[in-house]
Amino acid sequence: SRRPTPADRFSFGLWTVGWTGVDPFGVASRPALDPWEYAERLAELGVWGVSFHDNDVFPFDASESERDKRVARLREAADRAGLVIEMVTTNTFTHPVFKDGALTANDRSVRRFALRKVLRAVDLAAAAGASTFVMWGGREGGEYDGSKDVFAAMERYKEGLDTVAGYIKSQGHGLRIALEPKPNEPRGDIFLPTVGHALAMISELEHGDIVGLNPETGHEQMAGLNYTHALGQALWHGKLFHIDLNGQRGLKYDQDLVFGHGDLMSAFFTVDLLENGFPGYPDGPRYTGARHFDYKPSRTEHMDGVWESARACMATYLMLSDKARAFRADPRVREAMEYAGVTALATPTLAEGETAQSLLAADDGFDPDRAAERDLGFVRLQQLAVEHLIG
Ligand code: GLT
Ligand code: MN
Ligand code: MN
Ligand code: MN
Repeated sequence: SRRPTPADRFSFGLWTVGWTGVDPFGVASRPALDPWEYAERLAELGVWGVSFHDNDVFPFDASESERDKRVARLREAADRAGLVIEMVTTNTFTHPVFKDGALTANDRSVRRFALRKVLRAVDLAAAAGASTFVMWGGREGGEYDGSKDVFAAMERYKEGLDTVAGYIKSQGHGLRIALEPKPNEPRGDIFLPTVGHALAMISELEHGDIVGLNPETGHEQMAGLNYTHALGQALWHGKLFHIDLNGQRGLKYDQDLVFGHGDLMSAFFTVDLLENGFPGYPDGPRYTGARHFDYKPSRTEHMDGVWESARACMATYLMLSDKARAFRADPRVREAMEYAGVTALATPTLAEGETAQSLLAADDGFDPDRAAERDLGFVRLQQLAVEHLIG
């Protein structure tokens, strides 16, 4: 497949290639490099952008000068390599102070500390020229239902999000917040477990206009949900601000596999939506942001495997994008979509000016038994996708 270029807008979290293989059962299986070294190597692979947590760049307990020095060093390396720092986020999950959450911790002093840490990361994001500020509330939630007042937790989550969004506006930062849902892990149950829950929270916010979503492939799939549908609905709401692409195989721990190494068929339709948009709405909403990967190079791999896996994420995306383009252009697919009524769904159900009353009064001569005999040909359409994918 062709080599990625910055025009493809591929982006990686520094914590992805930077994951050393530490898991709940084992220590690191490979060395840690400095953040700027990851950035330089990614640029060599044709990557356009990078993202990071505050503590991917400087330690939790860094002094002010150490913090500034390390951030400056990373920004210089990114500039020299022609990399865009497109997204920044806050680590509110590693230090045990966050063991019961950050914005929704029962302990108010922890919440105040967490909010301050997030606000400082917002300023860092703005200074680094990022356009998106991700908030993944990994520790927001619990294991025991008796330990949390869910009403209060929603109140505090809203308070925290509105404080951050309001601050972004008051500072004139050109940043938008993207909430990242996840159903569980590290908490037994995480608040805002799915895209739908997060959308509902956003609609309650005072500053919800600059708050959207960062859906991750594996996180929706861990809840047994359809990632492409999640992206589609987020786009419909005008809330698809960022994406975390990776791979997941079923309802188990968060695998963070290479993009396409989980449900490949689903990955095909994800790329089809991202690259080709909604079939019935040629001028409909499109995702124009970073093609951002949030994966973990498997613990079995050493450094060569780290770069190989980053290349694999991009190569798979590019191959799927070629195939999705060919799929949409195939006259047999166009005919099968027509037969299936895929684009007919874009026609409003009521005629112009029609009301519930006139609909009730109208006689369409509709015969439900005949309509029930319609063959939709969805299987043939899906098989054409399989043919494009592996034929
Ligand atoms: C963490 C998490 C990811 C989030 C990152 C943003 S950090 O690795 O598992 O899904 O996107 O905080
Ligand atoms: Mn994940
Ligand atoms: Mn992860
Ligand atoms: Mn993620």
